Amino acid sequence: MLRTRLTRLLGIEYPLVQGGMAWTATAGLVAAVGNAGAAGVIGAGQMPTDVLRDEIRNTKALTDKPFGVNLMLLTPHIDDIVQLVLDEHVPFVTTGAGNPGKYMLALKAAGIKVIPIAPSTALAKRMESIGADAIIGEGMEAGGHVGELTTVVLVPQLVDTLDIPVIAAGGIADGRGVAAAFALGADGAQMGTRFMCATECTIHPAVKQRVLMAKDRDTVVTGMSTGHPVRVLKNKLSRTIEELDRAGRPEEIEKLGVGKLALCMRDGDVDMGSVMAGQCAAMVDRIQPAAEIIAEVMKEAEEVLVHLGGMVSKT
Ligand code: TUI
Repeated sequence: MLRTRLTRLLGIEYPLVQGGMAWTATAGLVAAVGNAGAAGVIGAGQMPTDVLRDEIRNTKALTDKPFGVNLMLLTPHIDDIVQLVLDEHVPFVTTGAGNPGKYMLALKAAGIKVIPIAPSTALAKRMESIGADAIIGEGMEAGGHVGELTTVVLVPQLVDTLDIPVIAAGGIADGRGVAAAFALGADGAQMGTRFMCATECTIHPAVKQRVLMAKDRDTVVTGMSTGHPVRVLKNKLSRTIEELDRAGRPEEIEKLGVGKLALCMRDGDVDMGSVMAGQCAAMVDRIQPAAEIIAEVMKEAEEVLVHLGGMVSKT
């Protein structure tokens, strides 16, 4: 039994959050995660507002457990998405790729818990001071948009800096990673990439195969020159972007990137699509139901923690 400030905050059984991956985390996965006792999160990404409304309502129809929506703050119609989340009384939001300060008061006033993703202590501290309920500290091992610090360096500094719960993210794909999150002082862990290979995840099967086949050095961070670096599995698109990065042509990268996440996740183009996945893709070797992933990961985390406790001599 692993009860933490996070399980109490969200009213969940396990201190585990499913990453709100755009074009990836939709109602079926989110509800399955919630029904299995962890926290499911819809990836709003750049979804049209009416599509997101359907995802939220479908989730509500499939589970009575708490769930969240990840707000991708670079989205052009983010104001409309926040309004929808307010109207739908979503239990909590996570936020990524920016500062959610502008929306904090409205979300809090509506009783929605706000959990920003922060890549640095300075941003996290600011978020805490304006009312964040918890912080997800995401290391650069993660897939998608990333910061500069690794999880093992970022998380303990967040724990030392903040009073609110910290959730460790980036590079966590099994019970050892979850146990490591607790060793770093976190109150919980977030996993994204492992849930890409959940049975209920509706991404194209070709993408699941790319994740299953991935080896330790198969991801790369591209788009440094744009100011929005993104970790992806290496492919034709990532090599083209690397060349444009080297040539210092960020505008062309931005143009080339449009629609490439959907091209990958929805259409299955793993050559010219953006295969956003974390370094721990190499640790994912099976497609399994979300409930099985959660049970397996939490059982292993508890075993590791018991084993570590037993290593300490009392004399
Ligand atoms: O947001 C993510 N991961 C994502 S978003 C995404 S879609 C995308 N589309 C276009 C360009 C980039 C991404 C795919 N994956 N993770 C959470 C995260 N947030 N990582 C880093 C940050 C972050 C970065 C800067 C959070 C706040 C921040 O603040 C800067 C500031 O001070 O405003």
